[in-house]
Amino acid sequence: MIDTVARTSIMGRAIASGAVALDVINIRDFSIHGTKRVDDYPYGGGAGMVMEPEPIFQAVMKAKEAAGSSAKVIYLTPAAKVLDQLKAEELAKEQDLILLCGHYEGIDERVLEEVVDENISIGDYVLTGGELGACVLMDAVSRFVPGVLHNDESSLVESHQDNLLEYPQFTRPEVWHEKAVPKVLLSGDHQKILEWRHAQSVERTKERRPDLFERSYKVTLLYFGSGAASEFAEKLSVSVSRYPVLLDYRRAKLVKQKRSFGASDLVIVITDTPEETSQRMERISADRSPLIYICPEEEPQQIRAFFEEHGFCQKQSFRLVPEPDASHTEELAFRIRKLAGEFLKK
Ligand code: 4G0
Repeated sequence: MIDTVARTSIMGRAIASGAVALDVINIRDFSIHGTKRVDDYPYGGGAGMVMEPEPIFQAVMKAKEAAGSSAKVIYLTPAAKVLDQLKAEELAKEQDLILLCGHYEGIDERVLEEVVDENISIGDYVLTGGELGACVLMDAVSRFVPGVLHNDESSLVESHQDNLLEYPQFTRPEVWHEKAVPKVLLSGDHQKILEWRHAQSVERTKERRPDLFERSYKVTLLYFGSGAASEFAEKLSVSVSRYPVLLDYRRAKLVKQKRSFGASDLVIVITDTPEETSQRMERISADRSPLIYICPEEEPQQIRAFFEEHGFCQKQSFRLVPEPDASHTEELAFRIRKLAGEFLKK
Protein backbone atom coordinates (compact mmCIF):
# COMPACT_ATOMS: atom_id res chain seq x y z
CA MET A 1 0.00 0.00 0.00
CA ILE A 2 2.78 2.41 0.88
CA ASP A 3 4.52 1.78 -2.43
CA THR A 4 1.32 2.31 -4.38
CA VAL A 5 0.56 5.63 -2.70
CA ALA A 6 4.13 6.91 -2.63
CA ARG A 7 5.02 6.11 -6.21
CA THR A 8 2.09 8.09 -7.58
CA SER A 9 1.99 11.71 -8.76
CA ILE A 10 4.49 14.23 -7.34
CA MET A 11 5.78 11.81 -4.69
CA GLY A 12 6.38 9.31 -7.47
CA ARG A 13 8.27 11.89 -9.49
CA ALA A 14 10.36 12.80 -6.41
CA ILE A 15 11.35 9.18 -5.87
CA ALA A 16 12.01 8.54 -9.57
CA SER A 17 14.25 11.63 -9.76
CA GLY A 18 16.19 10.62 -6.66
CA ALA A 19 15.23 13.72 -4.65
CA VAL A 20 13.61 11.36 -2.14
CA ALA A 21 14.40 7.69 -1.52
CA LEU A 22 11.89 5.24 -0.08
CA ASP A 23 12.53 1.83 1.41
CA VAL A 24 9.61 -0.25 2.71
CA ILE A 25 10.19 -2.94 5.34
CA ASN A 26 7.47 -5.43 6.25
CA ILE A 27 7.35 -6.20 9.97
CA ARG A 28 5.76 -9.59 9.19
CA ASP A 29 9.10 -10.71 7.71
CA PHE A 30 10.45 -10.55 11.27
CA SER A 31 7.84 -12.79 12.87
CA ILE A 32 9.31 -14.98 15.62
CA HIS A 33 6.71 -17.69 15.05
CA GLY A 34 6.59 -20.24 12.26
CA THR A 35 3.73 -18.19 10.83
CA LYS A 36 3.71 -14.53 9.78
CA ARG A 37 1.99 -13.59 13.02
CA VAL A 38 3.39 -10.52 14.81
CA ASP A 39 0.60 -9.83 17.33
CA ASP A 40 -0.72 -11.31 20.55
CA TYR A 41 -3.42 -10.79 23.19
CA PRO A 42 -3.07 -7.80 25.50
CA TYR A 43 -1.99 -8.45 29.10
CA GLY A 44 -4.75 -7.32 31.38
CA GLY A 45 -7.38 -8.22 28.82
CA GLY A 46 -9.45 -5.96 26.62
CA ALA A 47 -10.44 -5.85 23.01
CA GLY A 48 -8.09 -6.26 20.06
CA MET A 49 -4.51 -7.35 19.65
CA VAL A 50 -1.14 -5.82 20.42
CA MET A 51 1.96 -6.03 18.25
CA GLU A 52 4.81 -8.00 19.80
CA PRO A 53 8.04 -6.17 20.63
CA GLU A 54 10.65 -8.44 18.99
CA PRO A 55 9.56 -8.24 15.32
CA ILE A 56 9.27 -4.44 15.65
CA PHE A 57 12.72 -4.25 17.20
CA GLN A 58 14.26 -6.39 14.45
CA ALA A 59 12.52 -4.39 11.71
CA VAL A 60 13.70 -1.07 13.12
CA MET A 61 17.27 -2.38 13.47
CA LYS A 62 17.10 -3.46 9.83
CA ALA A 63 15.91 0.04 8.86
CA LYS A 64 18.74 1.61 10.83
CA GLU A 65 21.25 -0.58 9.02
CA ALA A 66 19.96 0.78 5.73
CA ALA A 67 19.41 4.40 6.75
CA GLY A 68 22.19 4.99 9.25
CA SER A 69 22.00 4.81 13.02
CA SER A 70 21.32 8.55 13.33
CA ALA A 71 17.99 8.17 11.52
CA LYS A 72 15.08 9.53 13.53
CA VAL A 73 12.40 6.94 14.38
CA ILE A 74 8.87 8.31 14.26
CA TYR A 75 5.89 6.32 15.50
CA LEU A 76 2.59 7.15 13.82
CA THR A 77 -0.04 7.02 16.53
CA PRO A 78 -3.32 8.78 17.29
CA ALA A 79 -1.92 9.34 20.81
CA ALA A 80 0.47 12.17 19.88
CA LYS A 81 0.70 15.80 18.93
CA VAL A 82 -0.80 16.43 15.52
CA LEU A 83 1.55 17.06 12.60
CA ASP A 84 1.57 20.63 11.33
CA GLN A 85 3.32 22.57 8.57
CA LEU A 86 6.16 23.73 10.82
CA LYS A 87 6.85 20.17 12.01
CA ALA A 88 6.88 18.94 8.40
CA GLU A 89 9.42 21.64 7.53
CA GLU A 90 11.52 20.68 10.55
CA LEU A 91 11.52 16.96 9.65
CA ALA A 92 12.62 17.79 6.11
CA LYS A 93 15.95 18.90 7.56
CA GLU A 94 16.67 15.34 8.76
CA GLN A 95 18.80 13.15 6.53
CA ASP A 96 16.80 9.95 7.21
CA LEU A 97 13.47 9.17 8.82
CA ILE A 98 12.19 5.77 9.90
CA LEU A 99 8.40 5.75 10.07
CA LEU A 100 7.01 3.03 12.32
CA CYS A 101 3.47 1.94 11.46
CA GLY A 102 1.40 -0.01 13.94
CA HIS A 103 -1.82 -1.99 13.52
CA TYR A 104 -4.57 -3.24 15.81
CA GLU A 105 -4.57 -1.50 19.19
CA GLY A 106 -0.93 -0.52 18.96
CA ILE A 107 2.52 -1.82 19.87
CA ASP A 108 4.02 -3.26 23.06
CA GLU A 109 5.13 -0.24 25.07
CA ARG A 110 8.60 -1.63 25.90
CA VAL A 111 9.88 -1.63 22.34
CA LEU A 112 8.43 1.81 21.73
CA GLU A 113 10.39 3.04 24.73
CA GLU A 114 13.58 1.62 23.23
CA VAL A 115 13.35 2.66 19.61
CA VAL A 116 11.00 5.62 19.15
CA ASP A 117 12.43 9.13 19.06
CA GLU A 118 9.19 10.94 18.38
CA ASN A 119 5.44 10.21 18.34
CA ILE A 120 3.37 11.95 15.67
CA SER A 121 -0.33 11.83 14.81
CA ILE A 122 -1.65 13.00 11.46
CA GLY A 123 -5.01 14.00 12.92
CA ASP A 124 -7.55 13.25 15.61
CA TYR A 125 -9.02 10.07 14.17
CA VAL A 126 -8.15 6.37 14.15
CA LEU A 127 -7.03 4.47 11.05
CA THR A 128 -6.78 0.71 10.58
CA GLY A 129 -3.00 1.09 10.40
CA GLY A 130 -0.29 3.72 10.55
CA GLU A 131 0.67 3.29 6.87
CA LEU A 132 -1.59 5.98 5.45
CA GLY A 133 -0.36 8.29 8.19
CA ALA A 134 3.21 7.57 7.12
CA CYS A 135 2.29 8.40 3.51
CA VAL A 136 0.71 11.68 4.59
CA LEU A 137 3.77 12.59 6.63
CA MET A 138 6.08 11.62 3.77
CA ASP A 139 4.17 13.78 1.32
CA ALA A 140 4.03 16.82 3.61
CA VAL A 141 7.75 16.53 4.44
CA SER A 142 8.86 15.87 0.85
CA ARG A 143 7.42 19.19 -0.31
CA PHE A 144 10.25 20.86 1.61
CA VAL A 145 12.99 18.72 0.09
CA PRO A 146 14.97 20.56 -2.58
CA GLY A 147 14.17 19.25 -6.04
CA VAL A 148 10.76 17.80 -5.17
CA LEU A 149 8.67 20.78 -6.25
CA HIS A 150 9.32 22.90 -9.30
CA ASN A 151 9.63 26.67 -8.92
CA ASP A 152 5.97 27.23 -9.72
CA GLU A 153 4.94 24.75 -7.02
CA SER A 154 7.19 26.40 -4.43
CA SER A 155 6.58 25.63 -0.78
CA LEU A 156 8.61 28.34 0.93
CA VAL A 157 6.00 31.00 1.44
CA GLU A 158 2.50 29.70 1.53
CA SER A 159 -0.61 28.75 3.37
CA HIS A 160 -0.23 28.43 7.13
CA GLN A 161 3.03 30.35 7.23
CA ASP A 162 1.51 33.03 9.46
CA ASN A 163 -1.12 30.64 10.85
CA LEU A 164 -3.48 32.04 8.24
CA LEU A 165 -5.42 29.98 5.72
CA GLU A 166 -4.94 30.30 1.98
CA TYR A 167 -6.82 33.08 0.17
CA PRO A 168 -9.22 32.17 -2.67
CA GLN A 169 -7.69 31.53 -6.10
CA PHE A 170 -9.11 32.13 -9.59
CA THR A 171 -8.09 31.25 -13.11
CA ARG A 172 -9.64 31.66 -16.56
CA PRO A 173 -12.35 32.20 -17.69
CA GLU A 174 -12.88 35.69 -16.30
CA VAL A 175 -16.61 34.97 -15.98
CA TRP A 176 -17.86 31.47 -15.19
CA HIS A 177 -21.48 30.53 -14.40
CA GLU A 178 -22.13 34.30 -14.30
CA LYS A 179 -19.57 34.68 -11.54
CA ALA A 180 -16.83 37.21 -12.25
CA VAL A 181 -13.29 37.04 -10.90
CA PRO A 182 -12.79 39.76 -8.22
CA LYS A 183 -11.87 43.00 -10.01
CA VAL A 184 -8.83 43.74 -7.89
CA LEU A 185 -7.06 40.65 -9.27
CA LEU A 186 -7.27 42.10 -12.78
CA SER A 187 -6.01 45.54 -11.71
CA GLY A 188 -2.29 44.80 -12.01
CA ASP A 189 -1.78 46.72 -8.75
CA HIS A 190 0.43 44.29 -6.82
CA GLN A 191 0.26 46.10 -3.51
CA LYS A 192 -3.53 46.19 -3.67
CA ILE A 193 -3.69 42.52 -4.62
CA LEU A 194 -1.43 41.59 -1.69
CA GLU A 195 -3.64 43.55 0.70
CA TRP A 196 -6.82 42.00 -0.68
CA ARG A 197 -5.40 38.50 -0.35
CA HIS A 198 -4.25 39.17 3.20
CA ALA A 199 -7.72 40.45 4.14
CA GLN A 200 -9.32 37.38 2.54
CA SER A 201 -6.97 35.08 4.44
CA VAL A 202 -7.80 36.81 7.72
CA GLU A 203 -11.57 36.65 7.10
CA ARG A 204 -11.41 33.02 6.08
CA THR A 205 -9.29 32.02 9.08
CA LYS A 206 -11.61 33.77 11.54
CA GLU A 207 -14.59 32.03 9.96
CA ARG A 208 -13.23 28.52 9.39
CA ARG A 209 -10.43 28.13 11.93
CA PRO A 210 -10.90 30.49 14.87
CA ASP A 211 -8.44 28.32 16.83
CA LEU A 212 -5.75 28.96 14.22
CA PHE A 213 -6.58 32.67 14.04
CA GLU A 214 -5.95 32.92 17.79
CA ARG A 215 -2.41 31.81 17.10
CA SER A 216 -1.80 33.98 14.04
CA TYR A 217 0.58 36.86 14.31
CA LYS A 218 1.58 39.99 12.47
CA VAL A 219 5.28 40.22 11.77
CA THR A 220 6.94 43.62 12.04
CA LEU A 221 10.60 43.85 11.26
CA LEU A 222 12.27 46.92 12.55
CA TYR A 223 15.78 47.75 11.56
CA PHE A 224 18.46 50.35 11.88
CA GLY A 225 22.17 49.97 11.48
CA SER A 226 24.20 49.78 8.31
CA GLY A 227 23.13 49.58 4.68
CA ALA A 228 23.57 45.83 4.74
CA ALA A 229 20.92 45.68 7.47
CA SER A 230 18.18 46.87 5.15
CA GLU A 231 18.95 44.26 2.55
CA PHE A 232 19.11 41.60 5.24
CA ALA A 233 15.87 42.85 6.81
CA GLU A 234 14.06 42.64 3.51
CA LYS A 235 15.24 39.11 2.79
CA LEU A 236 14.49 37.93 6.30
CA SER A 237 11.04 39.50 6.46
CA VAL A 238 9.69 37.70 3.39
CA SER A 239 11.05 34.39 4.67
CA VAL A 240 9.39 34.83 8.04
CA SER A 241 5.99 36.04 6.89
CA ARG A 242 3.85 36.39 3.84
CA TYR A 243 2.69 39.81 4.95
CA PRO A 244 5.57 41.40 6.83
CA VAL A 245 5.71 45.06 7.82
CA LEU A 246 9.18 46.53 7.36
CA LEU A 247 10.09 49.63 9.34
CA ASP A 248 13.28 51.50 8.56
CA TYR A 249 14.20 53.01 11.91
CA ARG A 250 17.09 54.94 10.43
CA ARG A 251 14.40 57.42 9.43
CA ALA A 252 14.10 60.16 12.05
CA LYS A 253 10.40 60.56 11.36
CA LEU A 254 9.65 56.97 12.39
CA VAL A 255 11.84 57.23 15.47
CA LYS A 256 9.81 60.22 16.69
CA GLN A 257 6.47 58.46 16.31
CA LYS A 258 4.90 56.58 19.18
CA ARG A 259 4.25 52.95 18.33
CA SER A 260 2.90 50.15 20.43
CA PHE A 261 2.75 46.45 19.73
CA GLY A 262 0.28 43.96 21.16
CA ALA A 263 0.14 40.28 22.03
CA SER A 264 -0.44 39.15 18.44
CA ASP A 265 2.49 41.12 17.08
CA LEU A 266 5.79 39.43 16.49
CA VAL A 267 8.45 42.11 16.53
CA ILE A 268 11.85 41.43 15.06
CA VAL A 269 14.53 44.01 15.70
CA ILE A 270 17.77 44.11 13.78
CA THR A 271 20.17 46.19 15.75
CA ASP A 272 23.82 47.14 15.82
CA THR A 273 24.71 48.67 19.16
CA PRO A 274 23.06 49.23 22.55
CA GLU A 275 23.37 53.00 22.12
CA GLU A 276 21.53 52.97 18.85
CA THR A 277 18.87 50.61 20.20
CA SER A 278 18.05 52.86 23.13
CA GLN A 279 17.98 55.98 20.95
CA ARG A 280 15.80 54.59 18.19
CA MET A 281 13.39 52.49 20.20
CA GLU A 282 12.61 55.07 22.86
CA ARG A 283 9.03 55.64 21.70
CA ILE A 284 8.12 52.03 21.17
CA SER A 285 6.15 50.00 23.65
CA ALA A 286 5.91 46.26 23.28
CA ASP A 287 5.29 44.91 26.73
CA ARG A 288 3.07 42.03 25.64
CA SER A 289 4.42 41.08 22.24
CA PRO A 290 7.08 38.51 21.61
CA LEU A 291 10.17 40.30 20.47
CA ILE A 292 13.14 38.78 18.79
CA TYR A 293 16.26 40.78 18.33
CA ILE A 294 19.07 40.11 16.01
CA CYS A 295 22.36 41.73 16.68
CA PRO A 296 26.09 41.19 16.42
CA GLU A 297 27.52 39.09 19.20
CA GLU A 298 29.13 42.03 21.01
CA GLU A 299 27.32 43.30 24.09
CA PRO A 300 24.00 41.54 23.63
CA GLN A 301 23.41 41.71 27.39
CA GLN A 302 23.31 45.49 27.22
CA ILE A 303 20.64 45.37 24.57
CA ARG A 304 18.72 42.83 26.61
CA ALA A 305 19.04 45.10 29.62
CA PHE A 306 17.57 47.99 27.64
CA PHE A 307 14.62 45.86 26.53
CA GLU A 308 14.02 44.74 30.08
CA GLU A 309 14.21 48.30 31.39
CA HIS A 310 11.58 49.35 28.88
CA GLY A 311 9.33 46.44 29.79
CA PHE A 312 9.65 44.80 26.39
CA CYS A 313 8.08 41.35 26.66
CA GLN A 314 10.35 40.46 29.55
CA LYS A 315 10.45 36.71 29.24
CA GLN A 316 10.27 36.51 25.50
CA SER A 317 13.22 38.31 24.06
CA PHE A 318 15.67 36.24 22.12
CA ARG A 319 18.96 36.93 20.55
CA LEU A 320 19.67 35.28 17.25
CA VAL A 321 23.06 35.94 15.81
CA PRO A 322 22.88 35.75 12.05
CA GLU A 323 25.69 34.27 10.08
CA PRO A 324 27.30 37.02 8.04
CA ASP A 325 26.42 34.96 4.96
CA ALA A 326 22.97 35.88 3.68
CA SER A 327 22.37 32.32 2.53
CA HIS A 328 21.63 31.51 6.15
CA THR A 329 18.61 33.80 6.09
CA GLU A 330 16.29 30.87 5.42
CA GLU A 331 17.60 28.96 8.40
CA LEU A 332 17.26 32.02 10.62
CA ALA A 333 13.72 32.63 9.36
CA PHE A 334 12.81 29.06 10.20
CA ARG A 335 14.12 29.43 13.74
CA ILE A 336 12.11 32.61 14.15
CA ARG A 337 8.90 30.97 12.89
CA LYS A 338 9.50 28.10 15.29
CA LEU A 339 9.96 30.51 18.19
CA ALA A 340 6.85 32.39 17.14
CA GLY A 341 4.90 29.12 17.19
CA GLU A 342 6.07 28.48 20.73
CA PHE A 343 5.23 32.01 21.92
CA LEU A 344 1.74 31.91 20.50
CA LYS A 345 0.54 28.46 21.45
CA LYS A 346 -2.01 28.49 24.18
C1 4G0 B 1 -1.19 2.95 17.32
C2 4G0 B 1 -2.00 6.68 13.42
C3 4G0 B 1 -1.33 2.83 15.95
C4 4G0 B 1 -2.30 2.92 18.14
C5 4G0 B 1 -2.14 5.29 13.43
C6 4G0 B 1 -3.71 2.59 16.23
C7 4G0 B 1 -4.36 6.91 13.34
C8 4G0 B 1 -3.11 7.50 13.37
C9 4G0 B 1 -2.60 2.61 15.42
C10 4G0 B 1 -3.57 2.71 17.61
C11 4G0 B 1 -3.43 4.78 13.40
C12 4G0 B 1 -2.97 8.98 13.36
C13 4G0 B 1 -4.58 2.94 19.85
C14 4G0 B 1 -6.01 2.47 17.91
C15 4G0 B 1 -2.77 2.48 13.93
N1 4G0 B 1 -4.50 5.60 13.33
N2 4G0 B 1 -4.01 9.73 13.70
N3 4G0 B 1 -3.71 3.45 13.44
N4 4G0 B 1 -4.69 2.71 18.45
O1 4G0 B 1 -1.91 9.50 13.05
